[in-house]
Amino acid sequence: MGRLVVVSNRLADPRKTASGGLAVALGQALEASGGLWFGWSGHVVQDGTPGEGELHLSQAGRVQLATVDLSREDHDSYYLGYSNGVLWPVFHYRLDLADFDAGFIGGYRRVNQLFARKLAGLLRPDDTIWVHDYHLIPLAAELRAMGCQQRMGFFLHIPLPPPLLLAAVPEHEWLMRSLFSYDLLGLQSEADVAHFSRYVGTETPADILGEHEFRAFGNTLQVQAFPIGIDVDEFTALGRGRDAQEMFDQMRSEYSRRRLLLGVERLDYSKGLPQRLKAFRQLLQHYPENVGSATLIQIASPSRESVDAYATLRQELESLSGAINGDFGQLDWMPVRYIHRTVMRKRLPGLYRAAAVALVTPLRDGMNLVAKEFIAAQDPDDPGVLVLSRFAGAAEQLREALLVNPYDTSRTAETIQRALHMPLEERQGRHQALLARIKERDVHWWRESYLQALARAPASGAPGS
Ligand code: ADQ
Repeated sequence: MGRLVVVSNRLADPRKTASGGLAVALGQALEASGGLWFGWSGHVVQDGTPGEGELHLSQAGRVQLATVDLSREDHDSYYLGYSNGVLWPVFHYRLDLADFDAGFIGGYRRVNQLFARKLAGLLRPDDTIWVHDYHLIPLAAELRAMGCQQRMGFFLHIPLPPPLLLAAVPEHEWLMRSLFSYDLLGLQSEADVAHFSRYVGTETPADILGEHEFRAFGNTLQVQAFPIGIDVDEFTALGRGRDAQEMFDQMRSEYSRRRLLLGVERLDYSKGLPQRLKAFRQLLQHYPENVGSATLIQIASPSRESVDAYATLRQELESLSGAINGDFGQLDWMPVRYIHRTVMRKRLPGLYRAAAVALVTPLRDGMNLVAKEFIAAQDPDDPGVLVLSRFAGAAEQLREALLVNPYDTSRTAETIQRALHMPLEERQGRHQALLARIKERDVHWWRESYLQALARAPASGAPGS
């Protein structure tokens, strides 16, 4: 078998636990094939020429790392502008937050062309190329235009919206046509696959060859759901480590008289944080026995701070949590502890384990790995309860969680109350079922099933073949 080549916007060091399960899982596959990982270096060259960037090569074990710098102009239009100002909001159903600045698309194309040019020079004929996420949708089309005939697959980590929402992106036809240059399109959920199928059925001249096979623009594309998982064994082992144990002990002693509710995510408008705080406020209002006891620890790590919508969200959260604390707080108890920081990965399992309830309530999410990490970190004899948004991709699998509609504040508050009072036996039963699900489809299953499907997909090769 040839090498695996992974392409993603950013790279992580696959040998560091801090990089997380996905980087480690991809790293293992790269290591096994002596592969190549390609992406942006993270460096922005202030006065760099658009469409150009220096290539850096290094080695991590058997894996070759190749990264490219971006000029300021390319970074702003490709990364901040088109990827995070257009595709991210629209794909998360937030047309109201999209900034359809006509100048962004040029940078998005230019960077994909730059990546294709630099990558093409490093490729071997028998490589298998696996491209990740919305930053790089047109990469295969650019590589094909340069004559690259390798097998190429794409995995979208975020949701694919319904056709009419997607159609709001001025370049939607071009984006979807670009996907047909891949041999396999992996999506997170069956809902996403259904959206793709409806899109091509109504907006393109595609032939639907089967449930998972589509033909258009001279190419055949396989489309399938591969719900991403976590490395359950690695996360469980992390939970047994000293850092996680210390975190757990610290939380348990500090909150011995309280019930802990926990939210952990990047500070992002897709994660439903204001709605969650409002539901928590209602919990305190409608079920006053929780006053003085239920404590919400909300950890939201800084993310994309130079995009306007994120700065606005940060202010909204600070004001909402301040208001709840002002209205309900007591001298010896504050209902909300809102922390704008990243928690060290090796401490996370201890935090999850100390929580009676996890609130994972995004308005829309491709999958949501926090939900799965929370399950993996629990003590099976005394597990916490997962309250999960039905709009997270994970809800298709995690049916034994308490599913909520995060827009429905009072029902969400009612469900949190139910979670806080769930009998031990029911908690154990639900946790056992959830744990089995995340073990069955962990990150290794995800990687292997994707790569097997890619190896089986009929290769489209050069355009028009
Ligand atoms: P994200 O939107 O980043 O990922 P998620 O799937 O929850 O969301 O993964 C976040 C990861 O970062 C988790 O491993 C979590 O532990 C960690 N993390 C988040 N906030 C943290 C904090 N404050 N401190 C420490 N660690 C934190 C995108 C898509 C998701 C999809 C993933 C993977 O938006 O829908 O599940 O990719 O495909």
